[in-house]
Amino acid sequence: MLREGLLVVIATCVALTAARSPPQSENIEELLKNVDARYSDNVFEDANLDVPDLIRKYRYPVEVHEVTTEDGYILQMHRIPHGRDANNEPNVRRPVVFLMHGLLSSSADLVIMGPGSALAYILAEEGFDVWMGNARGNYYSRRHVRLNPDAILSTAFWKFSWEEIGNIDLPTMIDHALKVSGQERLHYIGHSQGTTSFFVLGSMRPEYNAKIISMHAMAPVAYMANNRSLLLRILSYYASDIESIASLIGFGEFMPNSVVFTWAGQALCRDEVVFQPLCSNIMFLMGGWNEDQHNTTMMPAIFGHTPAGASVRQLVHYAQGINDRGFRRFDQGSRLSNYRAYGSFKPPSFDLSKVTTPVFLHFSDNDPLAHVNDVDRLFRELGRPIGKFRVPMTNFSHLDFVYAINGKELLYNRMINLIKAMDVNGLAGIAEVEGIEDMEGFEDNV
Ligand SMILES: *[C@@H]1O[C@H](CO)[C@@H](O)[C@H](O)[C@H]1NC(C)=O
Ligand SMILES: *[C@@H]1O[C@H](CO)[C@@H](O)[C@H](O)[C@H]1NC(C)=O
Ligand SMILES: CC(=O)N[C@H]1CO[C@H](CO)[C@@H](O)[C@@H]1O
Repeated sequence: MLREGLLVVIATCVALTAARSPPQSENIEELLKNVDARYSDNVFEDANLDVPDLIRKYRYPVEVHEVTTEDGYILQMHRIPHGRDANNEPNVRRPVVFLMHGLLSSSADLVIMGPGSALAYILAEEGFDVWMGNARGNYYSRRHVRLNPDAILSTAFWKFSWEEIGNIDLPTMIDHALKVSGQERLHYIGHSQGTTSFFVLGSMRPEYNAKIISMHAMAPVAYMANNRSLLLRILSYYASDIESIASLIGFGEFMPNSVVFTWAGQALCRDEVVFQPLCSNIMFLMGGWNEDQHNTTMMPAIFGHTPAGASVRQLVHYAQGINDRGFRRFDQGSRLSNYRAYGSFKPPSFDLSKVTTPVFLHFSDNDPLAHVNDVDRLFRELGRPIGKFRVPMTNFSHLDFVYAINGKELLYNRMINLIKAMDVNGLAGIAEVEGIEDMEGFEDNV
């Protein structure tokens, strides 16, 4: 089982050699006409547009921002400053919501399902100023002032995990969003690794907790003691070897966005092709996906944008957590190098009690990467946990949090009501929110 799995991983790594697909924007004016669908009106077109053009195509306002981190990474952020059909006057100050994608993804996750379904559009229609981050190393943030991501035999660009994403990228992007919007505080919504990096931020840079009014964690990942994802189990089995092998042969990048995926997505995953179930299974392998909420028609669009690239270290860091059953800083590989980096032989744990932002966890019973028991442990250890919401659908899975057919009804509406209530009245406001009685941990925390 493990050996077959490793072959899958290696095969996908071979895709590394493929050239990356250039975004195609020549025909954008043509595309802008007459688009008014929920979901996508053309999944093949959507597979080939980059995020800003995709947003333009659906006639939403979009801004592209670039920020440079203190260690030289150039990150691209995407902003939808207001709605299209509602809340659409420009230049009005609106509450800011900052969205952060998961592992191997990008801001595309938050728009790919299209107006009416994707979280970013729904938030814009509800009157928020929507900012989407892109972690270092993904398709939109694959640049550095000095280091070359494609350097042969040097992996210097790729020497980071989600620890640096939380500790350096998030504060840089959050500060930029606050400065440009003229707000002092914002709301944060993360998916998967977008929650892991937030918990890193709150514990390593605790002064940032005061800048966040509320945090919503979809499919929260900090502890991964309850291994259930095949891909990650395989990785954890080989964790100590993977990075040394990877750097030996000179690559530090894992599954970049490439023409291979875009092509395979369009050729093999489209409707009426016999391979489509295989594509579903790949998605399932990566993060679980349930039949009921899975719109197979959308798969070419999803594979056009995902995987969007990550460092090998991001995966290795998760694998370390699975093996160790903890939530710790990156293990440098030997006691001596840990001692040099941290002053202790073992990497220190992230102190979750320092995360004093009010946090809401949104989890599901069938998520192989965010097991209920791990979510409970996280909830107990956070500095200011407010409540947990179980998605009211047993089969709801990890990727459904961004790709589900009914994300709006099952999850987003409630999250938005909570954000609106917190924005006006702080925690005092949430007692009146519809559906609050389903929140677990409510009595203890309000
Ligand atoms: C699935 O996506 C397609 C294309 O975007 C859309 O036309 C269709 O209505 C969606 N199906 C469901 C069940 O939501
Ligand atoms: C959940 O998934 C299983 C297996 O795919 C299926 O048999 C079952 O009917 C689903 N349950 C619900 C409530 O949809
Ligand atoms: C399939 C697999 O690796 N499962 C393991 C997950 O972790 C438990 C212990 O918590 C092991 O008993 C399983 O073998």
